[in-house]
Amino acid sequence: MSFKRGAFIVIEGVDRSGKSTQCRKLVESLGVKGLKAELLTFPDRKTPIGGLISNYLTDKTCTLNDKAIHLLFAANRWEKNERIKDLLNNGCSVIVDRYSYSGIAYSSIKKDMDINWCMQPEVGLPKPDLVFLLTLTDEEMASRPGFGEERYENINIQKSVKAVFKKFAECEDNWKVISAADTIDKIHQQLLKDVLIKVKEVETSPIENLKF
Ligand code: NYM
Ligand code: MG
Repeated sequence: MSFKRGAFIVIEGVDRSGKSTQCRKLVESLGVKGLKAELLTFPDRKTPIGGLISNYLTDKTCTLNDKAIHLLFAANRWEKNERIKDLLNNGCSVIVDRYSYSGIAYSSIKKDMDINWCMQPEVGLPKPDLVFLLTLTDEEMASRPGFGEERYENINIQKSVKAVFKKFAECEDNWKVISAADTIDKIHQQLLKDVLIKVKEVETSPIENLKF
């Protein structure tokens, strides 16, 4: 029997679209089915680089240069590059809460931040086999329980970020748009069905690298 790798699955979406809940439930359900799966979250605030990012997000007086913070978010993914590949190569699926697309979306909406420049530090990272985009209408976004206190957590930024995600969903292969307005369980069943298909589909294919 030939070796089978895991699937690399990403969930993207604006803040409060339910990504973290769905990621957790996917890992749980795959486990119940006897499939190895591990959850990763970006930013990973537990590393030294993640600590700098966390400080930038929580302390709005922090005046880090826009390109510098963009590169820190990308570096935070690069420090997980080997971990992601090792897991996949050991037959463990990797479920990721936000990835390079969040990095590009949240940075490229800033003044003088060219989207092509923003993409470059992400080139060469492992490419997801499947990206789910959890979407909310502007009305649904506005009606979700109040934003927290972090940088970017306001409706205008969320609307701009949503537009960048929408473009990705139109241009990139392997993206699937899912309404985040359904019940948690209904969304989960939808995602799980697609993930199980993807796990089978990619088990003998090589891991690809991101390019834009
Ligand atoms: N964010 C997240 C970025 O600006 N760039 C990135 O590369 C990533 C992964 O961090 N508002 C932003 C989006 C979020 C914030 O993420 C914190 P979360 O998932 O809300 O903890
Ligand atoms: Mg958030």
